[in-house]
Amino acid sequence: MCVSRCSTEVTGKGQASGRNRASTSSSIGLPPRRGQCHMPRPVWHFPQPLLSVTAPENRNTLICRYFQNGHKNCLICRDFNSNSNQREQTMKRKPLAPLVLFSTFCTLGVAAEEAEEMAPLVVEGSRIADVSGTQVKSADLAEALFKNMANVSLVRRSGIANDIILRGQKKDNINILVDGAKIYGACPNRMDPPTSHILTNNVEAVEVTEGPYDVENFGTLSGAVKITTREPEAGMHGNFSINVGSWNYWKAAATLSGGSDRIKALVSLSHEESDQYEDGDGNDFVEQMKANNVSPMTRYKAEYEDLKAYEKETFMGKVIFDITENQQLKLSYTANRSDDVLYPSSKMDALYDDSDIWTADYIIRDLGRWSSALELSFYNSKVEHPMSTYYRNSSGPNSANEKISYLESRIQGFRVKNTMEIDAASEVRYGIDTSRRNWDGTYEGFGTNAGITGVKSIDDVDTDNLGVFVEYERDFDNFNLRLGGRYDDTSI
Ligand SMILES: [Cu+2]
Repeated sequence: MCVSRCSTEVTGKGQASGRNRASTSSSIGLPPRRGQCHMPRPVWHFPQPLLSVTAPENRNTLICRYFQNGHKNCLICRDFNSNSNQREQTMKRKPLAPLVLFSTFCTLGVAAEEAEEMAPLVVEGSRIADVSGTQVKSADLAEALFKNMANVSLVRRSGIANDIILRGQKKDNINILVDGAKIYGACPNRMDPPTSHILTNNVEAVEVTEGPYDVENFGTLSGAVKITTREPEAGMHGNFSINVGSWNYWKAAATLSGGSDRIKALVSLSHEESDQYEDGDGNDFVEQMKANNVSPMTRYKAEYEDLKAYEKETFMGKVIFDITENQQLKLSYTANRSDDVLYPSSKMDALYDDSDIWTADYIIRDLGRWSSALELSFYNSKVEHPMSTYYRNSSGPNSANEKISYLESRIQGFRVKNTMEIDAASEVRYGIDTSRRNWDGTYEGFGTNAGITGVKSIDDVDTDNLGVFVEYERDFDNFNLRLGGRYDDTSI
């Protein structure tokens, strides 16, 4: 509603759309960007309540959660339906219906609060389960790790896309793997760290391995964060959730999964957006910049002071073929589309941030004495991150002197791994692992900055790696022994 209203207003000014603009260089005089036009933003002097309504798959329960000011004020975990027909009716309700139900049951919930506790994230040693059910923001896996792992610290850059520090080390010293696929962000300033390309509503579990004791993957120094995404199940399962939070945050997400014993598929979609967060004094981004004496040139232009902090859409699709009793093929695709992500602590904002991750895994089990499991894995990920001064005073009148830094990161990898069982308590794993990462960055300038067009910030850099690894593992009564080695040949 707001967009159409404002589009009319702004079209006459000939402003640019971030996403459209990236594909063309003759950019002055383009249609309005998504998010640049807004209804007047209400100013909240107190944190808004946070509401989460979830109809989980495989459970006959509608869960409503309500938090205020960081504390639970009201909590319901109610067995909603006991037969499948009723459940189906619940799933078909319009999104608003659970909210109405929520307000009805909330009163009951207050009384029940002491008696019924919401299950927290399950942290077993270095493994966190049930991330999808507990985290609110899709793009804040970093915050989930920070809250649940004593050894993880958080670097907050924006409303989303935060970064982690593990054992005091950061950036590429931490290996981030999604279903075995490596992913890197594209921004050298860590506006889009790898964890920001992972969606919490699709995460089944996260395992954090401290130290360089991971021989199967290239580049693990301070630790590895291994993310396992949700898998489709046979039958038919649906799940939708609506989350509402402070600063007009809302997220709608839906997942549908099903199939037969031979072929199973899962599709998941989400949309979320939020206004700018405020500090404890109720200051939004511009007010925080003023309070911190940020240079007037770096501040947001008056017409963009009320931009949303971000908008984000996600998709995940996964198919599993059980070809025979002992052969399985898994294919997955994940897409993130973020628009106009504001970084008040930087001089630029992300016009958009897009990532696409493809994985293919083939496994053959019980091949005989020499192989209890042979796994072939292929992955490919691509991240695009154009950042710009468009919304800042430094871009000049009508943003005619805008500076854009286009950044792109791609990685392709392939691994073959064989597992050989020696006896019931011990096994040997060995294999080959290879990958190529490409990182490229180019500036584009307009008006007085036209001279930087074509200048490279990162000159099409390839990092090629070939590694071989072997690991022996044995379970004793009270402890587990792992001995392993890895040899890497890397060129940049
Ligand atoms: Cu950036």
